[in-house]
Amino acid sequence: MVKRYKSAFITGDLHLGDVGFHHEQRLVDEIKKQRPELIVFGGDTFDPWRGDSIEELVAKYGKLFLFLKNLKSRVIFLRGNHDPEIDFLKKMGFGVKKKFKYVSAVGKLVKIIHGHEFDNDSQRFEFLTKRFVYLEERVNRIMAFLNQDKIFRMINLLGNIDLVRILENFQKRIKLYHNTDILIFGHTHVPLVGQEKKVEFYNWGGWQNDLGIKPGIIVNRGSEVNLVHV
Ligand SMILES: [Mn+2]
Repeated sequence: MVKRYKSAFITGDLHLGDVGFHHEQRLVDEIKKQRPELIVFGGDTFDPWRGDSIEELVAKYGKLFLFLKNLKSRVIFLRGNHDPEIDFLKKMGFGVKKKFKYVSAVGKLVKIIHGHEFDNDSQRFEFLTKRFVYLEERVNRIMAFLNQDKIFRMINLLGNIDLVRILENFQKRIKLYHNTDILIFGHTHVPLVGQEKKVEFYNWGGWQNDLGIKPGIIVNRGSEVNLVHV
């Protein structure tokens, strides 16, 4: 039985461990404002590729995790390509899954995945990407230490090319989601709202202000689904 939720709050790609994440307070404020029954972090919550382990990052953002733990909402974390090893969070009482589905207040079947399923290159070049983001983080931490606002970002150089390929794969594989009313994913760090065949889709974007984009959250309340920028 797929569970029904009257209100859901879905985001992802926080990449905790990236010096470019500055939005802990905005996230907490938005959860307090929305008071959702269900919260899903759709993968890449952590970015251990940048040098800090998930355990270190949970300690560093201890206030945020304590806040989430004390909520009445059900809180689920999906495994992303940067943070597949998050089972640790189960011990803290959070749900950990590869993908998640629920039924909305108006009976729509909503599926949430991280989105790297549509990105063949993310697996092919994982070895290189891991090393690249590690170096990227070292450069960015020095820049932050020197109070430079500029952030050095691979996605800013490659972003658009990647997105076209991911969307092509998404269109090719849409049949896999024929029984889904609403598909929600991230990974691209670029927010999207659209429809492919009968499937409505939403992408929350990212939290690093890459390409000048503000953090995004998908809020589903009753029949409404909105991409909210905070
Ligand atoms: Mn990802």
